[in-house]
Amino acid sequence: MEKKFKRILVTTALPYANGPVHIGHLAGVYVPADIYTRYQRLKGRDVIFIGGSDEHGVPITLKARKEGVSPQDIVDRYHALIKDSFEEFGISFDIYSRTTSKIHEELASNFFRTLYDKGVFIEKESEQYYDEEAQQFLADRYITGTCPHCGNEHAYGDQCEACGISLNATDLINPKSAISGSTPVMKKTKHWYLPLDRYEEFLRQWILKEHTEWKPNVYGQCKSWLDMGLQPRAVSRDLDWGIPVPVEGAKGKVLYVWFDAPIGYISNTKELLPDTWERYWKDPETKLVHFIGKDNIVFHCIVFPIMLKAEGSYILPENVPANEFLNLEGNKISTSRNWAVWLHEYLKEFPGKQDVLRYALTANAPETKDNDFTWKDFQARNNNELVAILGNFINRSLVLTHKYFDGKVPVCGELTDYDKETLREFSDIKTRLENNIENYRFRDALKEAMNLARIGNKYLADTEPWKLVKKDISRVATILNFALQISANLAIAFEPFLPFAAQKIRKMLGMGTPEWNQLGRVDILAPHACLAQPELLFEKIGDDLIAAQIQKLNDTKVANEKANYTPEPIAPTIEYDDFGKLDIRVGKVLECKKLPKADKLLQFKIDDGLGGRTIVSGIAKQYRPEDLVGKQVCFVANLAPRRLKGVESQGMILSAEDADGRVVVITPQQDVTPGSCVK
Ligand code: B3M
Ligand code: ZN
Repeated sequence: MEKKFKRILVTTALPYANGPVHIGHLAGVYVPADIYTRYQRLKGRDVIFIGGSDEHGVPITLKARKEGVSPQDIVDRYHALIKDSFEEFGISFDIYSRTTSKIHEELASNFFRTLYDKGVFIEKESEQYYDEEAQQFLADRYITGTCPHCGNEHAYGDQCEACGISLNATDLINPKSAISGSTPVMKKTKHWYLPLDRYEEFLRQWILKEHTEWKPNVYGQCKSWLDMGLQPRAVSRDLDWGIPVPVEGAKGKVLYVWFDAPIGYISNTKELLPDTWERYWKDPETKLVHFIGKDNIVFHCIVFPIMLKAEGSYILPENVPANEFLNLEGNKISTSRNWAVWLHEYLKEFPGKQDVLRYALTANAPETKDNDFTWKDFQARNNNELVAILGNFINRSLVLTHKYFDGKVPVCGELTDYDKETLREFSDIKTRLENNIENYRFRDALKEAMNLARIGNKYLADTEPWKLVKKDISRVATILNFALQISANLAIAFEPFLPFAAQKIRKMLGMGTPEWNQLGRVDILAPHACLAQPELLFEKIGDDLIAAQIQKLNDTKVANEKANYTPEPIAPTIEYDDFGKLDIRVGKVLECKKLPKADKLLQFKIDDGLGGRTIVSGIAKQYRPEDLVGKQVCFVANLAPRRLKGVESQGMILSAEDADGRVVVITPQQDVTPGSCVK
């Protein structure tokens, strides 16, 4: 039997405030959570929606150091940007706070202290890298060195980004401190460990036996962690940015970011509801649901529940519907490589089109496997679905009503068999939507909602009311009443998914506060009620806008390749005499043609000031012969002749090759007399 809950507490992963948020965040976490919450509100349930920024951790301190500002500056900047982006996209948080808030620092500190007093932690000394110049212990991210796996010289102490292997700082060859550049030494330090291993039995029971309904990707990851066996995990760090460890002898130590961040869910609830927050966190009749991405599963299903369990007074999550990843045009989204669609940029480049992105991301959500976002798909979803199906239907219903009934809801006469059949087709839409949303299948839910618009379009196309105006106006009234009632259904069904469009539809139909229970009914709009003037819900997105986005990504690709390009090592040193042996000259291209049966070779006739010569060069892929005729080129004049595809080549044309493998012929800056020497 499914458990009944009195209230629902929805949380979303707290994004790190060290950069803006992108479509991957939206698709994986925030849009699904928002759909879920809006739906619960429509149902009239007691639900709160908690979000916030994660403002501690090493990446923030590294970014601050790089920019020469304080970590507080960094988190202030990005917290504001992230909060704005979410607001603009209609993510309807009841609170979006931050882990540098006073309430949070106090609550997280007390939480640690409670576990400490209960004797939950193990205190342990270990050896860690220490920077003697900067006089501080080094977090893994603060150490760089050579990857023992692939030889990349810029690997981090926790991971090599070139080959992707995860590392321990002690694995690095030639470790260097990212702070001072000096070679770190090993030094003893004390930390507090949460003994995860002691909770294995509890987790096996709670997850593997009592939560078999969790999504297979989540359940599977938990099972494999448990099968591998859990280890104690340090919950403190030697760092000067974070919440101080609240015990004696812990100077210079702060709570590990993954210890304090999930407690942020609690603190933010407390900030929202100072008097009643405990009802949401401590009463077993609350359903707690964490929306996260797959990289956070272990912290939300294993570490945080252990913390809550050890503390003793809190409830545990009822579900953790983690999503897989969203890729972008075939590649993994990457902040450091700028391979992303940033929300704040989208908002500028596609003003007023928040719902379009919400729609495309939900229709293509990475619910069961990684998925790919492409601009072409985005365009197609907009033009072929939002414009052609949903927008078109609503618009036709309204325009026809204005045309034939003066913008007033016409009176419904007797329904025909066909009307009744259409009604049967969507009368159970409420149950189907509910089933999908309650089970975190938002993609399927969205399809159901769109099908209702399809049904509406088909209804108008089949009944053709515009042909009946002269013959049977009361039939036209019934048809349009019916179409408008379907439109009202759409306003409710789409409210969780497309809140902006849904609101517009409600406004045009003169609807009040939407209620979920009206779904599937055809008496939502009262006869004679006045409709507002129709406005377009969506507009076509042209090829030019899409091409510009694709171009932007291509530019990023080129910039990344350039940034990663290391020129070839310099060849062994030569004496001046060796150089002197080379006779390099300038010549003018008199003729140039493709060599038959050789796709890379061009045959040149060069004016060398000495009666001319033939040179064969392998640049046919980069140049069209006609583009080179008349140009001046540099060539090695005293190279021993060679036969290439039956043609004797008397020298070599010089060119440069850049990072992308682009080959460019070397020409003098101004024309010189053919035969001039290059020195
Ligand atoms: N800040 C990691 C992330 O943004 C981390 C989540 C915390 S949730 C409590 O993916
Ligand atoms: Zn590597």
